[in-house]
Amino acid sequence: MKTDTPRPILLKDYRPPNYLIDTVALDVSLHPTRTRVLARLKVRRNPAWQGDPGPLQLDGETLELESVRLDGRQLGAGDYRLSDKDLVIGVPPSDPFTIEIVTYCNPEANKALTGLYLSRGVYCTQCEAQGFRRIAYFLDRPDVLATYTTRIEADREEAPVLLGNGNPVERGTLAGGKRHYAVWRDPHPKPSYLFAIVGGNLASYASDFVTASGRKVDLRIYVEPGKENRCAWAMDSLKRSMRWDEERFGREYDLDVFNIVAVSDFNMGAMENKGLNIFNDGLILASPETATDASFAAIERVIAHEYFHNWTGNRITCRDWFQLCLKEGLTVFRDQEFCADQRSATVERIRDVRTLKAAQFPEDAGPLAHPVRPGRYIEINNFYTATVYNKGAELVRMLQTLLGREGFRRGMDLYFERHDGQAATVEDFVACFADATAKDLGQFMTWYSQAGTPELVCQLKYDARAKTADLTISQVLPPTPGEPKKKPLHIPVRLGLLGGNGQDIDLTLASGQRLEGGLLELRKRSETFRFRDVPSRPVPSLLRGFSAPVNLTVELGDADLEFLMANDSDLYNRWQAAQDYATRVLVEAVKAIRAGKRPRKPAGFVAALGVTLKDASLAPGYRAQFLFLPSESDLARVMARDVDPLAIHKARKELRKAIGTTHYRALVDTYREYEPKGPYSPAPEPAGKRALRNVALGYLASRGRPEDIARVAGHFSNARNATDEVSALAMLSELRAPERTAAFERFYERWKDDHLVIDNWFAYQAASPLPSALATVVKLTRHPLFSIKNPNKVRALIGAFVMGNPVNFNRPDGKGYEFAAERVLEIDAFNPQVAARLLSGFRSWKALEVNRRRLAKQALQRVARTKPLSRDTSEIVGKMLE
Ligand code: 0A1
Ligand code: ZN
Repeated sequence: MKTDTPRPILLKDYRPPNYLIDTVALDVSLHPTRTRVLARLKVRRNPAWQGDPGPLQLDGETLELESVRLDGRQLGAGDYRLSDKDLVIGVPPSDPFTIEIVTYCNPEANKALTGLYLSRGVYCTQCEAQGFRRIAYFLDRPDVLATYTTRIEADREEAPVLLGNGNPVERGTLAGGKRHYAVWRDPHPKPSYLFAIVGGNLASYASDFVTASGRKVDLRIYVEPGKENRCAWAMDSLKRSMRWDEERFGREYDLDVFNIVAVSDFNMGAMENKGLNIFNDGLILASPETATDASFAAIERVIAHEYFHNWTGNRITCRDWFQLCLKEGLTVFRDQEFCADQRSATVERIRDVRTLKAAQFPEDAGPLAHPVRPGRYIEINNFYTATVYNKGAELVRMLQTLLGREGFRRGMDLYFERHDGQAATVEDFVACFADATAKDLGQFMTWYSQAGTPELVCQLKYDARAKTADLTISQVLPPTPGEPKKKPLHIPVRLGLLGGNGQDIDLTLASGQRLEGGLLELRKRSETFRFRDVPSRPVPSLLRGFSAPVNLTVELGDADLEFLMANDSDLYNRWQAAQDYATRVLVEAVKAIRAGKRPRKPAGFVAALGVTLKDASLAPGYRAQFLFLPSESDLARVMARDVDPLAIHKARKELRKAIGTTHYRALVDTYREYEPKGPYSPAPEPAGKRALRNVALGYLASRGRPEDIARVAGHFSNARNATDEVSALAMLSELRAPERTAAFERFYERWKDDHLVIDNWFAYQAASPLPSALATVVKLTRHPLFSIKNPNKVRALIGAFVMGNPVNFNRPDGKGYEFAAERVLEIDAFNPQVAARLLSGFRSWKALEVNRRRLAKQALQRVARTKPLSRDTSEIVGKMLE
């Protein structure tokens, strides 16, 4: 790992490449420790480059160079300059010219899991963002687009399956029969980060798809032999995604084959390589016994996400890595819209907002805050963040809200028409919407360049005599690191005003303009909107559907929140009212606990929740969302400073118990009513019923009586699917009871041979609030089934502790922080990406109460002091301590 302080890369320094590479012919000869790569590149001067292009500087890391040829002539060592990060070749006389380079790399030694590596004996690649340079010397940047032909050669026995990007062209056996090869050609020009190859002993699950224009596409999912029977859901999700993109966006698939490969060692979720998506196997493999409803939903979403990248990311790619949100924010928006269409749109919106608030809001409020399009980075892999992905998606959603669905579609059509085959920028993207709809989006661009979550402070004044209601909305833009002053944003605010009967009042502005769809556009720092003909004091329902990624402050009494919970026609906002009410009750309780007082009885909230629980007119899946209280991390975020995770945990536990006790009867009835009938189906309706039933069981368990524990233990042993089994295990993990030990033992015995399912066993021990959790986690790091080299295991055990166990990670003795810091350092030595991500467990450390803050800081300083440290980890820890 490098130790020198790396220079930040700045957006404003962007220059087009001096050379372009039009075609790439790769010949890869796979070998576990010495894979040989011959790269034949057709290079020419970039006509867009002003003046002398200078030498050709190719990126390359961890490569062993054998030879370089220029237009067929072998170069001597004096003809080029070689360093540990590039190969610089003197200006060639001809244009275009051909370069042939032979290098070697070592897949077996590659534990960073970027470039070419081995995962349980399967050769695979991960090139985004800058992994291709670990396979071949190249202009490894997204604005260099080439067509690729790849020949892959390997031992027939070791790697009977050989896959590449594009369409298969040829395959054959070599003399002697021990080795064989396959040739793949991808006709679509692409940047190097979309390159992929796979070689291994894999089984497959096949199907096909006929596109809207009648072309047949062969679909195949490759997995570890024996796991083929767990691919049906992923395949079904893929076909639905393909159809949906045709219907919603007019986008068809463009190759003869679409291959997906599942591997067990993967830094992220999945990767959209052209025609050859590579997935973390946890996001492919699913059967009723092994995958929870949440896994089924995640598989559907990620399959769609990677497939949708074929147009948003691959056909139109990013000019540079600062434009990452151009493909990621847009593709997340597309996968969200897909899931909303496949499932309950309201529940999906709730889920998406939960994710945004849990993952992105803390980022924006802490030392790692950055704009959706950052202006600088040291290590690009640190910018695959919730801000780029999830807030990026919210920006696209706001465009759709501002332009309407139809206007938005016209903008998208223009984007595909204008930029197909190009590497584009955020400006190019937004210009398409402005041009297609004649809307001024100049101010909207600020969303891309300004970090931080705006706060909308709203006030409603009703004049009973004039029958007017004045809504004043102010946007408060808190400073973020390096950005003390902020510009006002263009914010879509969807709203309704509820009359005394619970119905929406027609919205007419003082000017006489009727507000169809209840959409206001806020552009100034503060504006007052007057509504006329308002017959009585209304209750405002603001930011319906979460129309902008902001924090909302509005003075509503408990009675108003109860009223909204019962009546709001916007089902998202009904849920939001319940969350706001719960948050209010819990924050008060935390303050009481810290002051050594007994929290007041939250009778109003508990009663209102009971009404929803029993409301059979609402779908079970939606009711389940109501019953999920704000998480401990949600509460910490809202409290923002002097955070005491233990007090938060106690307050939440008490409230859960109060709900379980008060609604005992209704919860038992719910549990019984939704007992599963018939075979398991991952469809949203039965999944919603299971969710409601499990959340009801959880409330009953929180009472902690022997019969409650017995009920959970029974649920565990009688479970006929992974959802029920794992839910029960999670509930038991919080209880101090012999049933807990028995369940973990049984789960282990049942699933010890399944490397995915057993991750639940690691995760729920790691996330347990019992005081023994840290000791257990330490012990489990030595368990034979644990491997620190495998990112899924790291996430299951260490990630679940650091991110999913606020009480124990934030132990008042600082031992949780010490443990995390040690693991970060251990992992940083071989996998910087995973190490740096683990550090984000500390992202809100400045909000902690003084004692924990001091201890967290010490742990971070310890990481910062260590040398050597990867660029990834040193950038993150540096920002945290700034
Ligand atoms: N583009 C992928 C995510 C991804 C990003 C980086 C990776 O390695 C550093 C791997 C995958 C997606 O959005 O799904
Ligand atoms: Zn993506």
